[in-house]
Amino acid sequence: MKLYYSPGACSQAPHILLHEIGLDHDAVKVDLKAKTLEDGSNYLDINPKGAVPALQLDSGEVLTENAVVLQYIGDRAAWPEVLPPLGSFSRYRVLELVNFITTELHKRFSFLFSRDASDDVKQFVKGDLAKKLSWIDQRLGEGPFLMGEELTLPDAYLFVITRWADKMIGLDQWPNLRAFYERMQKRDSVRNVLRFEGLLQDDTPAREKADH
Ligand SMILES: N[C@@H](CCC(=O)N[C@@H](CS)C(=O)NCC(=O)O)C(=O)O
Repeated sequence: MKLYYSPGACSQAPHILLHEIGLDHDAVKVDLKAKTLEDGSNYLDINPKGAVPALQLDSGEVLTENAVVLQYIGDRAAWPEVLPPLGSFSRYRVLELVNFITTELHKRFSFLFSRDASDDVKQFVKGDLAKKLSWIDQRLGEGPFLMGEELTLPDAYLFVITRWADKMIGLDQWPNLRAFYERMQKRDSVRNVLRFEGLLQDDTPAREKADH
């Protein structure tokens, strides 16, 4: 399978998950402004919506929307904890968290990244985001992960959000999120993806080799 990504974007969540569960994949960089790939071809031919992530399956089907891409990958894990199977109530708890992150957190950040949003809009969004981040900080508690002892789908997504929050707002108000962000940065999957995406500052080799 092939993941279309942009460095540091929300596509980093499925990218980390692919590494966590060890699924063989290629990762193809998208220029989100030009909507092109590195070979100059048109990304809109892959995903007419123009956004990352997109996951191209070996059948040629292209799956989009982060929350769904994460579920597709999670269902392919060799162990059930990352996304519990149908029939298990904890599956819905995991998906509830993914949905919260995608609708309540991710999309608010889009305003902070936008050149068109005014400072007033950005201040308003930051205030709103702070409430949502406080909820997830409490929900996470000491963790280590959102669902407790095991990493599940939303943890990969929350890592991306905490990375954005650290840069755009700061994490001082949210000690649990800060601790989570620091813990996640030590994982081999995260280090491998940050390195692959060209975002790793301290490039100490990770134990696990990137698979692409
Ligand atoms: N609804 C999509 C939105 C994904 C999204 O917002 N992707 C951003 C990067 S984090 C993007 O590609 N923005 C560029 C664009 O939409 O043109 C999803 O949930 O996957």
